[in-house]
Amino acid sequence: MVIDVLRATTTMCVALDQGADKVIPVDTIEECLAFTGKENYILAGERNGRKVEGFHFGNSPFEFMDGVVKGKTLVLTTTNGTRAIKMAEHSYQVVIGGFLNFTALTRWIVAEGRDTLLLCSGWRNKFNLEDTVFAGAIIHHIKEYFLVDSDSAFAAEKLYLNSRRNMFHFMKQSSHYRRLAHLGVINDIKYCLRPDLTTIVPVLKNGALVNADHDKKHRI
Ligand code: 3SL
Repeated sequence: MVIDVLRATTTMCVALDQGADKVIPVDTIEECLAFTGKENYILAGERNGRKVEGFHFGNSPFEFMDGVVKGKTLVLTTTNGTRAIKMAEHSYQVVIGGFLNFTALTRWIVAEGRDTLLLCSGWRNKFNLEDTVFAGAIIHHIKEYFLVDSDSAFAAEKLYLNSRRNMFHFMKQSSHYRRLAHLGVINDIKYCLRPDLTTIVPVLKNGALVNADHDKKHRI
């Protein structure tokens, strides 16, 4: 599972929940631009939190609401999240999410019943608080179904348990809070911490994220 709670994997869930056909994660701005002019394709992405010049949208979950992505393919590049997905793309299966699809995600992981790696995107190859806390939340809720035996999993769960009563307050101590606050998008952070707004479970199929249910229907 790839985690970029603030904001990439949250935004991807929103886009699919709002009816996007699929979300294609790409590594670079150039790869994204290669889709320019394709009918029903939307280019989106950020670097250091700011919308990439010339793209339709940035990486705020709010930009993908109000029907703008319905029936469209979203091509997205972000500083860390899409990079992490590309790193993981040769795994048996890649699933993504955030607090907004938390319960659906945990149910899906338990139902799959496979060894699961929680890949935190972090910030520019470094540890970050928000993805680790989210990984801790996942671990806390599914650990009875798995053998969890690593110090990082233990530490992530402790961070989650220490922060869960007031997650937003805790996140104020993170470097990404300061970055996003500087850009004036604190409401994005609040939104990204809201639990269970959707039951969508995005999985990677042939290089694009689609809802797992949708994928199952197409296999039957
Ligand atoms: O790095 C990423 O993938 C982004 O989610 C970062 S930001 O929240 O859009 O700045």
